[in-house]
Amino acid sequence: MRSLPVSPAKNPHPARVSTPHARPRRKARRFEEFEARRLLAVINHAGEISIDETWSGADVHVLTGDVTVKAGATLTLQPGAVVKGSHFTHDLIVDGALDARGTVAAPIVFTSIHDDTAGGDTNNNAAATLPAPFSWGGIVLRGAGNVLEHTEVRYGSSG
Ligand SMILES: [Ca+2]
Repeated sequence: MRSLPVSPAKNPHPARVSTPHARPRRKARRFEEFEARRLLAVINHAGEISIDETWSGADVHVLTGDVTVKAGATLTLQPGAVVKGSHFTHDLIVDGALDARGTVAAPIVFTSIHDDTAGGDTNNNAAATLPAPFSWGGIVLRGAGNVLEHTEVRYGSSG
């Protein structure tokens, strides 16, 4: 599915879209060192979410296919949650609501499976593969009531 950029007019709390290099250098290094120390469990996700679900901030959440939050359901991401897409066709599609309220200390990061700087070396290949734009699909927000705060989206097809 083709991803569309989140429209600022429809999203009062747009995600801050950046690459690691867009950060001030020192801040980026601190963040990467912090991330490298974190030992996170990996949880795979694919398919439909039709009742409310919460993804832990203590885990890396890998999209192994499209994940669709159905109308009426809310997917809540805890601060510190890292969501990694593993293929350019894999989107997080939200017909219900996405509640992603990170904090300054524990932002929520959407990125590629190849990005080891968030949540560690999830694909267990050290730096053999590197993330690039279009490494995964993106976030498709089609419902109302989405909240994204202190959330970064890296290397998707839409940001
Ligand atoms: Ca890796």
